[in-house]
Formats: sequence, C-alpha cells, structure tokens
Amino acid sequence: ESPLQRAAEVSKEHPKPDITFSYGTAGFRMRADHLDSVMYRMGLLAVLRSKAKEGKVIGVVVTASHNPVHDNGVKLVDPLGEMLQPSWEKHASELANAEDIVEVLRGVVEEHSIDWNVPAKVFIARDTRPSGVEFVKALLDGVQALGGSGRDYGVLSTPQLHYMVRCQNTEGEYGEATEEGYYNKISNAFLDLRSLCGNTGVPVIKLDGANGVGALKVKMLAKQLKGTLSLVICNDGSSGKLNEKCGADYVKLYQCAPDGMDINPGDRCVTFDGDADRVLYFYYDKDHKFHLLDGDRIATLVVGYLKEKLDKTGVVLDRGLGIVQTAYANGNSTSYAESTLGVPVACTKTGVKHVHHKAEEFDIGVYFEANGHGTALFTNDVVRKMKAVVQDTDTSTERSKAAKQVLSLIGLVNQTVGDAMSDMLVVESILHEKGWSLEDWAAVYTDLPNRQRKVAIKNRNVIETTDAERKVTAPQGLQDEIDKLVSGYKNARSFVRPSGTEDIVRVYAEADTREAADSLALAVSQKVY
Ligand code: NG1
Ligand code: ZN
Repeated sequence: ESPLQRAAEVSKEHPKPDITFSYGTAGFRMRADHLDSVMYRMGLLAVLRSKAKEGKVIGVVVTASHNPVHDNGVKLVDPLGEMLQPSWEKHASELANAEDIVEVLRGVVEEHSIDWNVPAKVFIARDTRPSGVEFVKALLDGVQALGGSGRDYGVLSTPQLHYMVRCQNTEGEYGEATEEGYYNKISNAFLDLRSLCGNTGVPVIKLDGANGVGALKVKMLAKQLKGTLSLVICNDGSSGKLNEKCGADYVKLYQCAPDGMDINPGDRCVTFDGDADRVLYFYYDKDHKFHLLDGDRIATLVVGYLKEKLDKTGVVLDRGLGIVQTAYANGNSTSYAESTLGVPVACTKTGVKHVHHKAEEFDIGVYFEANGHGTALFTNDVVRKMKAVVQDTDTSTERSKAAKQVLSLIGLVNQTVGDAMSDMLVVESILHEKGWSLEDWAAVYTDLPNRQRKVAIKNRNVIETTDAERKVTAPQGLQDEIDKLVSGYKNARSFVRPSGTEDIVRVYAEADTREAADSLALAVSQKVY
C-alpha cells in the first residue's frame, strides 16, 4: 500500500462536509463542528511541506485566536517559525476542498519533486478550546498516514509553538525547543535588562488573560521573574468563557475594559488575546476615563528605545531601523514616528505575513498591528555589530551598556511572530528604564479618535482594494462615496476591506473627535452592501 493510498483510506474516517474552505489570513478558521476533515488533511500537508523542506520541522497550531470558543482553526508554521509560504496556502485550500485527495497530494508531490525517503517531522500545539483535543488526534492521523512523525506539545500559546519550530530547525541556536526552554530564554533576557537598568521598584500589573492559554502560561513565566514584576491575573479561565467580553480583541474593538477585572484609576492593565499572540495596555485616569495603549504605541515605544540605544553605541546599519504598519495604524502614531522619532514608516496589507515580510527589509524592523500583534526583527548584522561593541569597549561605558541592552532585548523578543508574553516584558523593560507610568506613556502623543465597525453582507469578496487596502477599487463608485463622506470631517480618514478571518466587511474611521469618528464609521458602513 502506497502512502497516498493509505492517506485516502484513513481519510474515510474524516469525511469532508459540504463546505468550501479557504486558507485565509490566519489559516482555516470557522465553527469547530466543520473542521475535522481539514485537520486531518493539514496533517497530511504538513508532512509534505516538511519533506519539501529537506525534513525541517513544520508546525501546526490549532487555534481560533480571539474568536468565540465554539470556533476553531488551524494554521501551518514554516521552518523559521514564520507563516506558511503563500504558494502553499493554495495547496492547503485545494486539499481541504478536494473530493479526491490523492489527486491533489500527487500534484503537490510532483510540483515540489518531493522525495518520499526524506523523513518528515511535525510539531503540534493547541489553545484551550475543548474541540482542540480531537483535532490534534485528527492531525496526528494525517501525519502518521503519510509516515511522518508528530510531536504533540499539548496546550501552548501560538507564539510558543512558533518558537519551538524555530529552535528545532536552528539546532538550539535560537533556544531550546521545550516549554521550559522558552521561559528560560525570555526570563533570563528580561532579568538581564532589569539588572543593566538598575532602577528599583516592582510594578503591579493587572492582566486580562482572555480566559485562554495566555493566562495559564503567564503564571508559569511569572515564577521565573524573581519578584521583579507582580502579576495579578484576571480572566484566567477558572470561571469565565474564552474571549467572552474579555481579551485584547474585545478591548480594542469596543474600547473599554474587559469584564472580570476590578480596576482602580492608575492601575497598569494588560490584556492578551485568546491564543496570546496579541497584547495591549490600558488604564483608567482619575476621572475614570478609559485609555488604550495599542500596538501602534508599543511599536513607537520600542522603536524610540532602540533608536536611542543605537545612537549611544554609534553603530551604523546599512538597512537601518524602520516601522511597519497597516491601514489600521492611528494617523497620529504614523506622524509621531516619522516626524518626532525620525524613523521611516512602511504600510502593508493587513495580516502578519505582509507586515513581517516588509519588516525583514530593515536591519531592525519593528512591526505592530494596531490590535497588538507584533514583534521586532533583527538581522545577524545587528547582533554582530553589538557584540563587537561589547567586546571592544570598556564595560563601564554607556556605549557598552547600550549594546548589551540591545542584545538582551533581542533575546527577549520572539522574532518568529507577535508574542503577548514576550512583548509585555519588552514594554515593561522600557517603561521601567524610563521610569514611566502608563499616563506618562500615553502623553507621548494623542491618538486620533477612531472607530471600527463590522458589516455583514452577502458576499464580502465583492469588495476589492488597493494601496495597502486603503482604497476600494470595486464595487464601482464606493470609493467616491467614501471620499465624499470623509471630506465632511476634520483630520479624517476611512477605509473598508473584507476581513480575512471573519465573514464580514471591516469599516475603519478616524477623525478629530469621538463623535466625528463614530458618525463617519456609521455613514461609511451604510454605503457597504
Ligand atoms: P482580518 O479579519 O483580515 O481583519 C484580523 C486582524 C488582523 C490579524 C488577523 C489574524 C484587525 C483589523 N484585523 O484580520 O490584524 O491579526 O485577524 O489574526 O484587527
Ligand atoms: Zn491571536
């Protein structure tokens, strides 16, 4: 029996429902009830991908991130911990929809000249959704059917699994491919930054864990922080439902605090999303007004810090330091980065694969989506130059210290993908060194009031966009209508685009006042149908 025949045989245990699947911005994502066959088939595809990559480990994450608990999803992770290469997304969709999987599998094998003798390895993890348990079994069925070997990590945050894949494929250079290795790596880097900084004080953080995996994992991380941070973990899954009225997506969308937290004015609050790859900060001021410190603000904080340190080291980088944003970035964050920090800002389509790719063009590329998903990428050149400074400079100098701080920060960052736990520690390191409260941080620039709306229409894909999704090209006339509406407001901007993860169209508007942003978003929504 050939591997392909065996795959077809086992496939009968994972019948495909009468649904059209599509590998979107973050893999397949929908109601969990429909996903069993997709899981099995992604197990198969992961094996082929691993073989096509000379036996490198491929990752599979079972998660629907910030979506409700009855949803689930699956995405593949490429060898360096990055998102699956777009040309393989097509294979994923074809395989998920195939009536005859042998034909599609054979096509992939031929197209990539896959050698059956190359051993395949697949790392699998899931979030806390109950449906994930069976899905991991279906995935392993797929992996085994094609003769691959699967390693089940159980419950992990999405960025933890990305980290495992990278560690394994770089032979430990990036860290150890275990959960303990992950906590060791980032807690050691954080403690190094704490000792280099020398400031005292133990900030108290109130953390919204979205009733998800982040709450569980951050408790394990906290044990290794040696009392440098005090974490009060709310929405830890012990009573509330995953992502229900909590989590980073909820906080960003509704611009309010989550349920399940007891917050006093001035408290330093943090929220993760359901699979802990997004993080946001927020607080109430003394008038009980809610303030959100979003991904754009985290990006500017990180870039401002790195620029200051780079200047101190005197290191010059050929491809420099830059920020990558999407259309959802607040207009004032863009002008702050460009005008005040003097750092170039690039804009790409929504979705990590786009921003991540663009960030790789810089020596230090910091990307954050406004929703709190982001990280910083560093070339080997940066590491090399910083190490040289440390080696050639008197340890007691500011120059040496700055280089060590950059190196520790690089160790703290999860360069594979946005990581709520690691990003939170990055923010905490910078705030601690600056001696800033959240109010101080919020005072750096003022966000333009903005509003996002979701509009459900029959077929969201009739909307086509260009210019990093900031302009509509179809249906005809829609862009003119948006322009006309926008011209009636001050400092205003608005755009619409079909979501890549939900069956809706997203409308975004910003303007000089809260009322104006709300009314513009509503008016534009009414033009979408
Ligand atoms: P879609 O549904 O395509 O807008 C959302 C987020 C993205 C990204 C993906 C993946 C917004 C507006 N969009 O994509 O930034 O995080 O989910 O999770 O927040
Ligand atoms: Zn997420």
